[in-house]
Order: sequence, then structure tokens, then C-alpha cells
Amino acid sequence: MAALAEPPLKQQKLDKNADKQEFLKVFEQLRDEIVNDELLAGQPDFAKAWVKEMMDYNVPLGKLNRGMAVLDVLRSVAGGKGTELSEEAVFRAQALGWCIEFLQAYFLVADDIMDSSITRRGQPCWYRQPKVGMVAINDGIILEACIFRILRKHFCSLPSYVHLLDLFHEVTYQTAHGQLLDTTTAPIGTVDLTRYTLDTYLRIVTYKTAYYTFYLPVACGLRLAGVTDPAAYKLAEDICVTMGQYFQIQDDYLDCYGDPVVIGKIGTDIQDNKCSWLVVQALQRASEAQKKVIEDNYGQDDKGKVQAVKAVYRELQLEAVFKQYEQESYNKLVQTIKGQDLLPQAVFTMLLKKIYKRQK
Ligand code: GPP
Ligand code: MG
Ligand code: MG
Ligand code: MG
Repeated sequence: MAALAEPPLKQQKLDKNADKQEFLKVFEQLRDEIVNDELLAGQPDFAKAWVKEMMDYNVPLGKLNRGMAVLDVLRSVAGGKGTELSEEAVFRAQALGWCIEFLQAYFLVADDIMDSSITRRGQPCWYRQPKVGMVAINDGIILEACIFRILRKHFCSLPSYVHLLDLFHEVTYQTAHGQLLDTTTAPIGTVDLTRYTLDTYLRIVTYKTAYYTFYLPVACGLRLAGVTDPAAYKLAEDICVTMGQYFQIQDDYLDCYGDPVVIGKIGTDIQDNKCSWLVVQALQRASEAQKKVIEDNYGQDDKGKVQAVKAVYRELQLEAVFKQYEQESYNKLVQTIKGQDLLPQAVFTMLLKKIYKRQK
């Protein structure tokens, strides 16, 4: 497939900014539709205000990469056929993108409780707001239910409606099973070094991250573009799972080495006893003495113990191990994307470009 000539960088940045502004406007519309829907209309004012504040706090403040990718995917598939998108088609792609952002908001609200996290997107985690606490669990349920309200309102007359419903349900199911492995593989209070294997790790991240972060936006874009060939979805799944593994490995790396101000969250993987990529790599390289340090210090909420684990990571030069992995993984993905002609390369290269060497 011939590569399309790209506009100059400055123009690309302006276009991206405009896309983001348009995308945010659609959020406001969808949020207001929910706050003014027939159920909330009968609720007391404080409940309406709660829902609005809760959505504003948790839904639109992230990078929005997942949500905005739906329109990008649709454009690259429809653009390849030389089709100009209607205003309605653009709106639908944006609304579907927001369904993904609502799903992500729901996952993050719940994940932050499970991980005892402190900050998210540069502000206190929602459950840590004094007035919120465990009401956050119910807010998560509301965020998820909003997805199906948006889908019903804007997609119910489309032939793709049932596929989209099924897709959101399936991906939620996959993510919850990934999260189950993430939270139970290495329960806090029991350090069992035999559990941190690469196989287990890849299972966890495939399900907890890759499906909802990459496959979901791509599959949504393909559905809106009218793609029905199961082989196209299978190919998208394979590439998206590999990209999602790479993305979560970056997340694990940034948990330890990222700047909290830049990533907007404070790492908790060592104290949370997580089967993180870093501990898996460390154990593959550690001496018996270093293994003992990990065993004695991992999974405990104690600054000195976290530092002791980080010191072993330093001795094993895990930063360099990550950088090498990152380059190899990127090269492999580029090869795979170039080696197929079922879907436009841009579907995947746009996603990859956004995450390669990311700092946040
Ligand atoms: C990322 O894990 C995975 C998720 C946020 C999915 C959560 C799924 C649920 C069903 C609740 P992470 O804990 O490493 O993310 P972060 O570093 O952003 O906290
Ligand atoms: Mg977390
Ligand atoms: Mg987590
Ligand atoms: Mg993390």
C-alpha cells in the first residue's frame, strides 16, 4: 500500500489540536445529554451535580489517545477508499471514542482503589476525595452504564449496533480477567518469587491492558468503516495485543522510572507486590543474594524497602534492559505492520507513533 504524503509538522500539530478541541466539545454534549436524560431529570439537584462533577473529574482529563484513535482509524480506512466522511460519521466516531474514555474512566476509578494509588492525571484519585470514598465504586458503575446510554442514543439504528454492544461487553470481560490475574497472582503479604514469570506477566497485560487500550479503538473504527471481514479483525487483534504488551511494559517502567509530575501518578508497583515487567526481568538476571534482597523487601509499604528493591534494579541496569527491549519491540511491530496488506498501515502506525518512547 503506497504511503500517503504527510503535511508539514506544524500543520499536523494544528490539526491535532483542532481535533482535540472538537473531541472535547463532543464530551460536553454527551455529558449534558446524560445529566439531562429522563432518569436524571427526576433526581434531586445534588445528584445531578454529583454526576456532572464526577464525569468532569474522571473522564476527559487523560491523554485521550484511545478515544481519539477511533476517528483516526475510520479516517485511514475510509480515506484509503477515497471517501470523504460526513459530519454525522465524524460525530459518531467521536461519540464512540468517548464510550472508550468512559470505560477507561471506570477502570481507573476501580483500579486506583485496588492499587491504593494516590494520584491520577495529576490530581488525587477520585476515591481519595474526602466526600467520595467508596461511593467511587458506584460512580464506576455509573460510568460504565453511561457507555450503553450513549450507544443506545446514537447507534441503535445502525447495523453495527449489536457488534458494538458485544465488543464493549467482551473487552470489559477480558479486562476484568486481566485485572483478576493482576491482583491475585501475587497477593500483598506473600512474596513468592516463582510467581513472577514472563508467561504469567504476558497473560496479565494482554487482558488487563491490550484489549481495551488498542484492540477496542481499532475494532470500533473498523466497525464504523463497515469492515466485516473476520480476517481483518483477527489481524487487528494480533497487532494490537503486541502493541498493548509493549504499552504496559512502558507503564511498568514508568511506574519506577517516570517523573510523577509528567505521568500524573505516583508509582506503587513495588509496594503493591505487582507482577511488573521490572521484577520479572530482575529475577531473570539476579544473583542469589539479589533475589534474597527482592524477597525480603518486595511488596511492603515501606520507603526503605522500596529503595532496596530499586537498588537491585539499578545494579541489574534495568533501565538499559528496558531501552533495548523498547527498540527491539518497536522494530518488530513496524515489520509486522509493513508485512501485511489487509488493512492500511496508518491504522497501526498512528497508534505506535503516539506511544514510542513515551514519557507519560
Ligand atoms: C493498568 O494497570 C490496567 C488497568 C487500569 C485496567 C483495570 C481494570 C479493571 C477491570 C479495573 P495499572 O494498575 O498498571 O495502571 P496504572 O499504572 O495507570 O495504575
Ligand atoms: Mg494502577
Ligand atoms: Mg492496577
Ligand atoms: Mg501501572
